[in-house]
Amino acid sequence: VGMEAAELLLKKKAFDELTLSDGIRKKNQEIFGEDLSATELVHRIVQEVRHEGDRALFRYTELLDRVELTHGNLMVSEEEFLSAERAADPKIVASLKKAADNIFAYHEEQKPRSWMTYRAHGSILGQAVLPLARIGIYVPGGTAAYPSSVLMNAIPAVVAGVEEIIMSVPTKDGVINPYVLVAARLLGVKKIFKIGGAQAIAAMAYGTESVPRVDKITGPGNIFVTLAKKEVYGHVDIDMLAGPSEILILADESASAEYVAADLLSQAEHDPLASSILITTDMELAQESLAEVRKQLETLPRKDIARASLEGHGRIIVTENMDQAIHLANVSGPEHIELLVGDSFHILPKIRCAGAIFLGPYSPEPLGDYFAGPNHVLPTGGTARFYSVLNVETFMKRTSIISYTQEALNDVSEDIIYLAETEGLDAHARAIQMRRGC
Ligand code: HSO
Ligand code: ZN
Repeated sequence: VGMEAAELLLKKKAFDELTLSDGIRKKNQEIFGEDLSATELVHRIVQEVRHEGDRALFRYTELLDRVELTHGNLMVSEEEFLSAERAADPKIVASLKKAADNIFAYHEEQKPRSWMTYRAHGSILGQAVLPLARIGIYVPGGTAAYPSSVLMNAIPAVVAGVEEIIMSVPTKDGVINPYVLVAARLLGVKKIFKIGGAQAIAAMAYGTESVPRVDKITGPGNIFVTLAKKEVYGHVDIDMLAGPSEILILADESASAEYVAADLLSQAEHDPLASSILITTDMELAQESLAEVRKQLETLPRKDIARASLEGHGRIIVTENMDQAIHLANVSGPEHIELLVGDSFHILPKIRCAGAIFLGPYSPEPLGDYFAGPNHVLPTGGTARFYSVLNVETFMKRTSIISYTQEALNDVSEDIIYLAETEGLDAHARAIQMRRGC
C-alpha cells in the first residue's frame, strides 16, 4: 500500500468502547432484560456496587461470573496460599524470584527523591514525593492470569513504599493460578479478592463492607474492566486505559525472518485482538517472514488465538526507505517496538512514540515481558503519545513545601498584594499586608 494508506492502517485509536460480541450481548440481554451498551452496563454495575456494597458485589458476581460469594469465601484464605505454595514447582518459583530481583533492581533506579532548596532570606522551597497509602491491582482471570503481571504491578508499588497492596482476581471455579498466589505472597500482598469485572473495579474504588477502598487501581482487564476504570477515575486514580497487546517490528535486510516471525507470534498468541506488525525496507525479508509465520504458527499450542489475531490485525508493510518505516512506526505508537536493524542505536533517538523499545536481535519482547527488569505494563492503542510505562512514580504523588521568613515575605509582599488586588481578592492582599514588617 502507499504511505497514506499505511498511515491510516496504522493509526491507533486511544481506548474507545469496543462493540460487544453477539454472545456477550445476548447474555447481557438475558440478565438485564434490555439491550444495554457496554458503557451503560458498566455504569449500572459501578453505581450499584457503590451504593449497595457487598450485596451488589455478590449479586453481580453470581449473575455474570456464576460464582456464589459469601463473606467466608470472598478472600483467598491462608490455607489456599499455603496449598498454592505446596503445588508450585520450586524451579518455577526460583525463576519467578530471579525475575522479581531484576524488576526490583530496575525500579529502585526510578525512585524519585523529595528535595528542599534554600532561597533568599532563609526561605525554603521543596517537594515531598509520597507513596499512595493503598493500591489495588486487577489481575484478569483464566489463562490471562499472569504471575509475571503480578510482579510488574506490585513491585513498583512496593518500591514506592505503598503500605497496602490488595488484588482482585476473578475465578470461575474458585481456584486461582498457584503462581499468581505465590507471586503475590512474595511481595507481601495479603488480601486477594476473588472478584472480577466492573464490579471488582467498583468495589476497590468505593470500598464495600469487605473490600477496602484504594487510592489507585492498576492492571489490565477486558472491556468491562477498562470501562469501569474510566468510570471510577477521579474518585480514585488509575494507571491507564489498556487495550489489546501490540508489537511492531522495524526491520531491514539484516534481520532474521525466523526471529521476526517468532516475535510476531509471541504477541499474536496473547489475544485474538492483539496486533503484530512488521515494517521493513526489504521485500525479501517481508516474504520470508510471512512464510516463516505460516510455518511456525502451525506448531503453536495457541495457534487458533494467534491465527485470529494475525488475520484480523496482523500487517506486513514494505517501505521505500528507513525514514518512511520510522515515520510509520511513530504514527502507530506501538506498545512494543523491536528494532531489528543494522545499527539499532542509530535509529533509537528517532523513535518518539512507543511503550518500550527493544534493540537488536538478542532483545526479543519476551525478555522484557518476563525478566530484564523494565515493566511490561505499557500503553497500548497509540496512547504512548501521552501515557508512560508503569513505574515507581505511578504509585506516588508530589506535594509542595513552602517556608518563608518574615524578611523573605516582606521582600515580595508588594507584588503579591498587586496581584491579589488585580484579581479582586482583598482578603488575600490583607493576609499578606498584616505580616509586613517595617
Ligand atoms: N506482552 C504482555 C505481557 C506478558 N507477556 C505477560 C507474557 N506475560 C503485554 O505487554
Ligand atoms: Zn507477552
